[in-house]
Amino acid sequence: MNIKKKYDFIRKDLDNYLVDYLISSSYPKNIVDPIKYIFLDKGKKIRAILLIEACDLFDIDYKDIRHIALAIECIHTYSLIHDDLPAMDDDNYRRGELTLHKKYDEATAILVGDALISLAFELITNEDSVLSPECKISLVNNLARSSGGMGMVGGQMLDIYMNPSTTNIQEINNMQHMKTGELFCFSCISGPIIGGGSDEDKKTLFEFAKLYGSIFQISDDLIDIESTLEMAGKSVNKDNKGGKSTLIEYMGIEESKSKITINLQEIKLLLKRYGNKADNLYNLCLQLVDRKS
Ligand code: GRG
Repeated sequence: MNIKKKYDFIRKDLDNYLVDYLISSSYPKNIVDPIKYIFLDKGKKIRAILLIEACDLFDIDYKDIRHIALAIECIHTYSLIHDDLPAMDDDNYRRGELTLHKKYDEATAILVGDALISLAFELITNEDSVLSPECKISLVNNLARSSGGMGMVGGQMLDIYMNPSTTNIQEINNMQHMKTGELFCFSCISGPIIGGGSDEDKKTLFEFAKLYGSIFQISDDLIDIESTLEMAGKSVNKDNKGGKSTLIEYMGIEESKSKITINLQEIKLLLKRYGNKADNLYNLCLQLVDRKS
């Protein structure tokens, strides 16, 4: 199977798995319909794909971890739904369509986001899973840390209350790592957690995820500057209009692009220990650079 077909299959399979799970667990229609609206056939699902590729380094079967891949996408999707609310980024478009609170209402957007957080942990601790209890505890602990106050939520808080006139590049890097990088770290270290990798494997994949996160952030900022609503499927030029501090503002476009090149070189060195097995992880980094949304 070529790589595009493989990732298209994964995206579709996760969509189907989610719908089957929600329906078989008797979730109410008021929760199921908005989740279907924001999730099905939407989003690149790169956090799930990263997790699957990181697990592949340790020869873990896709069918044994697809629920963990879905869990990380549930957390990510909740973060987008809440981020789009009027109290936060106040956005009208997401994933090529109206944001959830615009399509439905704010109460629905808040509650569906909440339900997605719980669903993520429900999936990880699923009794039918072949993963060991120790592995499930470690995944729950790591996901809670990377998505909570020490990770994504903490980063969002720093971002909202950051003062652009007094901030500096280190603070922006730290905020962005917490806000978006931590979830990538969860995806990547899930490989050695599930596959029984060494501390060195965890360290390597954590460092890989940080570099991947940095490329993701720079390319996301470039999309914000260079793309259009139609191409990106979300509002663009928000950082400029919202007076937000971005790395590009500090480094300029050219230096930001060279930072991507340097990160790619470092990633190559880091992944060397896995030989050809890590080709897909490296190619995921290249895809980030080429993306338009
Ligand atoms: C509301 C608790 C809370 C946290 C929000 C990550 C985040 C924190 C907000 C998202 C805001 C945002 C647009 C950040 C820029 C980076 C980002 C996460 C972009 C969207 O991720 P993609 O490109 O989206 O992976 P898809 O739609 O493909 O899943």
